[in-house]
Amino acid sequence: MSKLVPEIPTIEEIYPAELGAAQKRRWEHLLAKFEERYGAPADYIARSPGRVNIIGEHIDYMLFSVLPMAVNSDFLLAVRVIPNSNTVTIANVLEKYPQRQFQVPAQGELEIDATQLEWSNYFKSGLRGALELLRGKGLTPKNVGMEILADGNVPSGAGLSSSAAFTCASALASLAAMGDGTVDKKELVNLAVVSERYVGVNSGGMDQSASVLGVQGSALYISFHPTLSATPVAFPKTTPELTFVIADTLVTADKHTTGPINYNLRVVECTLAAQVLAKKLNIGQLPEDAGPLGNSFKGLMDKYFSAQGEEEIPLDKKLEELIELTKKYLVKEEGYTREETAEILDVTVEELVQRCMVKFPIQASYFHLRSRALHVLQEAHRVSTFKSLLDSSSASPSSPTDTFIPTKLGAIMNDSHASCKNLYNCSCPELDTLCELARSSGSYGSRLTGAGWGGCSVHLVPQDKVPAVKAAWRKGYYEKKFPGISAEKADSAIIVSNPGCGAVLFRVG
Ligand code: NG1
Ligand code: MG
Repeated sequence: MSKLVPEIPTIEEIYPAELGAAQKRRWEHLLAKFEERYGAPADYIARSPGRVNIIGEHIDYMLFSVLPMAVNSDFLLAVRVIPNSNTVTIANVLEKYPQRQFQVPAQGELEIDATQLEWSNYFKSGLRGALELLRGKGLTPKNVGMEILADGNVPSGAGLSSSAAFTCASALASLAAMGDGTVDKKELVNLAVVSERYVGVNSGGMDQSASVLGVQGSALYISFHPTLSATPVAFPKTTPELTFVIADTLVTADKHTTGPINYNLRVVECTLAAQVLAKKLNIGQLPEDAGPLGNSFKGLMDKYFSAQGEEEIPLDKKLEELIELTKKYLVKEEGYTREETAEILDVTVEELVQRCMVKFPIQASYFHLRSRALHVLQEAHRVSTFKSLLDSSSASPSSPTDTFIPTKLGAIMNDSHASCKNLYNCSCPELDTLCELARSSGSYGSRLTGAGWGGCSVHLVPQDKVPAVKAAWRKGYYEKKFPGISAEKADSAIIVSNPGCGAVLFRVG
């Protein structure tokens, strides 16, 4: 069991050397502002970072493994615990987020109105998850209130998971205040995944896993099924060094309008595709695993191969077979209507809606079962190939100037982007442009990252090509799309980040 508390790191251990001094000033500023606002010092800071996904897009909710890394941008919550109280007061160093106050119910659910775009909902979701986790373990949450001051620097709506950073920090802060003094990292991930669903997005578990379990200097290979595991993976040491460059389109995917509608629809389409394929393959009901809607492609795959006594086949071979079966059985390129889907599954349309469209309502009348399934299975296959390449290059490193492995990794990232664009329809012209400009200026591989429909892109670039890539974006994208944009604003849309450290609790004093 990995315990977060009483592991107490120093700021120098959290951030890479070049960021240490500026971050120290930011933390000190937060603590000073806290004392100014509440008239007493904070007890601790709960910190959780954003993440960027390197490969494995829109497959976490189908329980396939993904390969993200935590970034150095993060969410900080300075907290003072108020004994014998149930009042939570939360404010933000940015005045645009107004101070809020609410009561923690002694019993029952903490109410969250997910229809309102309200910043403090993310804190409430982490707190609610923490209360449920403690009660689920038979513990009585301590009767304490909290005074909180938040400071986040993960850009919001950009695909870097500001929401997960906020939720994970909130869950950690709440567990530290109300729990028995220990926090298990995996429990924290699992509770934060469920927590984010209280805010209205039927999300998978990638963001919270990367945010909590991040390791400085390493990307993470995260598996969800049958249990959560995170293995650090290293990229080849090359000359010039490989870097991850993140570029924001500055077009935000609005999580509270089109964002969740598109996202939640994809989750439903994938769940239905898995059920339809299971039906066509005669393997009966799918297992109710831990996916957001109960059924997943990973569950389908496991059941299909175990029914044939062929569990030992390597993952990529299993996926290849399922890809062929998908092509054979999910034939309708134009999509399936509700009626057609219900008929295949032998249920009424009403039952179909009840099964998977009630908690997160879906309006669509067509479900693109074939293309969504092909994306998910092929993307899971790409993650597997990507991971094997990294493993083999760690086991027997080639010459640092050899570009064979980086070129292959980049090609897989490019394929992932094409699949997101063409099969999953989650790209947009702005993301496509950033990727094309980067590739023609020396990026090995470029793709959208996170849910898509705007937000950020991620690029594998040798260090010496970073200036050329940045210049191409400035001229070919930012200045064209946003005429008159300041050099400062255009520059701040681009982040060069190495893998950062995960969630920590930092006691003050
Ligand atoms: P973003 O929108 O970047 O936070 C979302 C999901 C992830 C994952 C990716 C797509 C949430 C909170 N997270 O990420 O779980 O499914 O899309 O790979 O919705
Ligand atoms: Mg998010």
